[in-house]
Amino acid sequence: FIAEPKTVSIVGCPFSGGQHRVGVDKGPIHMVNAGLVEQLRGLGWIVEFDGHHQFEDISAEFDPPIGKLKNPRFVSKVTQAVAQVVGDHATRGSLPLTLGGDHSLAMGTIAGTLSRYSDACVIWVDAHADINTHETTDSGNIHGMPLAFLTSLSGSKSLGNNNGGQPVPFSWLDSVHLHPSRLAYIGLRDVDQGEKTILREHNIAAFSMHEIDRYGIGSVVEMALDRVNPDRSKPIHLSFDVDALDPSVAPSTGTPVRGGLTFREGHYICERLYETGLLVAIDLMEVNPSLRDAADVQQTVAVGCSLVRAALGETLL
Ligand code: NNH
Ligand code: MN
Ligand code: MN
Ligand code: MN
Repeated sequence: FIAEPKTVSIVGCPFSGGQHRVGVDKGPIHMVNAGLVEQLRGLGWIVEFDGHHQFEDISAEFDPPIGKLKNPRFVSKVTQAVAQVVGDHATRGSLPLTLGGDHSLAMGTIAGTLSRYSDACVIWVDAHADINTHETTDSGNIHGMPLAFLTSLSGSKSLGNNNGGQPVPFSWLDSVHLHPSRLAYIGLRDVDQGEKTILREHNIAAFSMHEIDRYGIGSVVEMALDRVNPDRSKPIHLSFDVDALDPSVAPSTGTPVRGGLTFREGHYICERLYETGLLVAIDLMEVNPSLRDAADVQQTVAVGCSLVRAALGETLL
């Protein structure tokens, strides 16, 4: 067995249309400027990065809410483009690393992964469950909803069929179905009431901070894998929302929630998933360099880069 150099393709997604705070679109630029490309090359990866994606804006005037959903056409168009790019990288045998940007982007990244690996499972590391439907959402922010669309709890059909002759937003996702048994959460601590009902009714593997306190992070990651990947044979997509970390570790994010993962717990998840040899795609989302002061931003960006390095093998001896 000769270890080949592996290729990672960085997909920089300066996008903030899935939520209301300005600045999260600057996250990927800061991560790359902090030296992420060179850091990953230093780990022995071939790193492809040909600039951040330029998303053609759809102005608010042409993108009024549909039901409670804000910016539905814009989010749909951007995530469809991301699905194509991520799917292409995966199909060429490269590992797509998507830098956000807000977490609505995961509709695109996970759809892209599923286009290449239909049996993939998802480990979603987040303070939030991001599985509100078009009906349960309070905020209307689509970054709180990607998993409802991916699991087909929401979809274009639930948005009606009147979009002025244009395809209804998210109809490109109609054929995508992430089965709820393929999804596991780690780090939850701010889950909306409607989301709790969904997690229960669909028997979704959800490990909150409570379980991490109770069993320790080592056991929790194995318990999560036992649920979605019992014989450790299926491809794994890691979607990491930096707000899973405690705000003392990663302060610069739009919706910090106290009582989160320590630096080590966050890194342990990444290290263990790397160690399985099954990781096929990584998202690092919700770094917002416009919030908090320069030192906090620098700390958050550095932690984001460090998590990615851990998921690509830095810490294993
Ligand atoms: N659950 C809330 C909503 O749906 C908050 C989601 N915010 C996040 N998710 N940052 O990761 O709007
Ligand atoms: Mn999230
Ligand atoms: Mn979150
Ligand atoms: Mn669907």
